[in-house]
Amino acid sequence: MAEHESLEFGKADFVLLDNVSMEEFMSNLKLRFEKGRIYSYIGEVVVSVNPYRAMNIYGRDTIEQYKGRELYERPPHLFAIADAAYKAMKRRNKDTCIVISGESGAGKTEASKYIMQYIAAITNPNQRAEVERVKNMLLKSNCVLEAFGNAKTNRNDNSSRFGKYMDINFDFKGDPIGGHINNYLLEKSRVIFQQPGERSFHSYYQLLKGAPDSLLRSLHIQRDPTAYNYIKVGGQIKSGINDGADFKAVADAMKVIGFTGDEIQTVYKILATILHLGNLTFGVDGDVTLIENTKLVSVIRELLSTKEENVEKALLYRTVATGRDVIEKQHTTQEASYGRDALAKAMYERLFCWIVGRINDIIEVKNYDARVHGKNTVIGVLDIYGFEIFQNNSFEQFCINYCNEKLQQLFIQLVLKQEQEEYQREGIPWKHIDYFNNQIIVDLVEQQHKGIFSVLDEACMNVGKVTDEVFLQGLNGKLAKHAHYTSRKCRTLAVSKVKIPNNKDTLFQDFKRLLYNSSNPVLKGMWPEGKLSITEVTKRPLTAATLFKNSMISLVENLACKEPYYVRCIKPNDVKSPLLFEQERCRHQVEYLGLLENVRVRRAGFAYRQTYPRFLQRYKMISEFTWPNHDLPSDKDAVKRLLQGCGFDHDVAYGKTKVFIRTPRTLFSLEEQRVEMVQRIVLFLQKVWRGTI
Ligand code: AD9
Ligand code: MG
Repeated sequence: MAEHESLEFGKADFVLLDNVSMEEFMSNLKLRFEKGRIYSYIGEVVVSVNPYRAMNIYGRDTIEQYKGRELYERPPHLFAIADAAYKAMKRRNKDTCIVISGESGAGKTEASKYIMQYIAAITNPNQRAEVERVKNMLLKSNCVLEAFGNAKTNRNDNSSRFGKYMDINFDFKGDPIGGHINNYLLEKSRVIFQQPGERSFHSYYQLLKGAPDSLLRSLHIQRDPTAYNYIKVGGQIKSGINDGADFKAVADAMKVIGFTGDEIQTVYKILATILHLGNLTFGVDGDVTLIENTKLVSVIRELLSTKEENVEKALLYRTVATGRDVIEKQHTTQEASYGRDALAKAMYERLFCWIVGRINDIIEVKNYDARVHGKNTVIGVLDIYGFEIFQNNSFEQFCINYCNEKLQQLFIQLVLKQEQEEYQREGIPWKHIDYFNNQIIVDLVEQQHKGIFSVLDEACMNVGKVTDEVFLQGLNGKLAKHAHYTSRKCRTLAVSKVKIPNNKDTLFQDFKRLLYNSSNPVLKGMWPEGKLSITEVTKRPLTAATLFKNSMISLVENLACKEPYYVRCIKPNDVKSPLLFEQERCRHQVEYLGLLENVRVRRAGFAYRQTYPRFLQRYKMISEFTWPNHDLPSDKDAVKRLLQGCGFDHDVAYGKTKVFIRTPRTLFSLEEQRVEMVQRIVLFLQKVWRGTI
């Protein structure tokens, strides 16, 4: 049992609520938040409420308190779950994963960083240099990924605009020897447009604020972000973010990780190119489309190390294959603008994926021979963008929310599965529990031929003929009978606002060829498919929706084969206040995260379980048969004897290695007796010392 914190702080584990009702759940959550207890448990799930203030609970001394301890021995904390995942991996040779969920701004990314820091802090006791190097790179990679993949939104000043799953590999000693990052769907629409009050990715503002004059001069860039159309809106924002200092930190991190000087320069050149692209305007002269600010074309040419006429041509024409002929077709100004924006988005997305790929090259496990060193095990940490619903939801919001629905389904399955497996392992009968199966929502989106993604893809094949309205009609026609299509649950998917063009997502081959033909090898390397000629690229590329769906399916498969640990993050208010617990906001989150259901599942079985030796360690003083030591054949027999003596035998089950207690009341009673006995023992000892006995 969680170190019985005083009830002044509420119940550390929601499983111990007297009644499982929303009211009790909420009042316990609120009480704990107000008392500065931001973490609680539901069994082995950590519930976290964003404190919106610096907490003094992540230091070296706290790490020491959690190291190697059992989950329930200390107050709830992220470190406890990190330790549990680590122990399971080390002791039982299991791959484990920590899945962090919650809506935008709830604290997922911060939690993932604390977990990584904890793992880094407790490993490599012998300070092996190679392991220290790997740890340093793993930690530093965060800072680089956040610079390029995070942005200030109206919900969160440091919002992740991509999903991240990071594997940390360990050797047989339990020390980190490498890692791998999977990234999911970067919100690239942000490259060219932001909602009022939001910014583009941090990387731009860092460059403009922090780069030395000489670098900016070489990029032909001025410091003022409002000079650039693509980041103008966000450029006016005064934020608490220190872009200047971050620029240096990111540049240092890239160097430490192992990016070469040329690579880092190319990264800056790409950022600058995109800013210049955003300022390009198109006009017409007679029936000729032209670029109005030709000086910018020269700048872009220089930054991309290509030929000037190629840049201009790629922006104004596209090569099309008609039968056996290949012709150059001039863009209208509208098409040219579309092409320019598509190029900007694609360049940024490619840059981001390339950065992830480079980090992976460097941190991947090398020279590990499992036959010599034993099994290489893994802890995965998943930090994905949280649910979000805006006034105008784009295709990206739809994907983000679908991803959350899918993870919710995984959570339901695994929590139940895990319980069931534990009972089986321990030889205790299991009875079935009803719960809301989220699969129906997931199917609604991803089913072949019938799901929303399929309807969307179909619409996209008929581009030009199908408008957003026709798409919506198509959806309504196909799905109107679906029980959840119009339900509140489905509205979280924000499906009605999905726009077609974002799914289509084409970049003219001319641009790919342009970048591939750059004399800058780093840039060229990012665009290998530019090698193909127009007649070779006839295959229809997979749509963004299909790609995303496939990547989610493989993510979930990957998680499902690991032993999962969960952190469920809650955002207490929308104004980033450390003091405000908005009841309705929180209640809504507790509802859609299914936390109450989680408590019920946990309680329907056994609220509490503990190994026999640990149980004795804590409660042996309450029985004459076990205090100070027992002479029974096994700890299991001793625990049986103790519980029979207290009259609790009817409320418990004895597994192979653990005792299971069904109702929290039994546990309370044991705790009370323990406290009483400890006091008596202390009094007794004091008397002994004073010589009054
Ligand atoms: V999003 O889906 O990426 O938009 P997250 O990742 O859930 O979102 P994040 O971790 O970025 O949210 O937290 C948002 C902000 O809350 C942080 O920038 C901190 O200012 C604040 N926060 C979150 N967790 C903590 C914490 N444990 N201690 C202090 C915190 N502040
Ligand atoms: Mg985040």
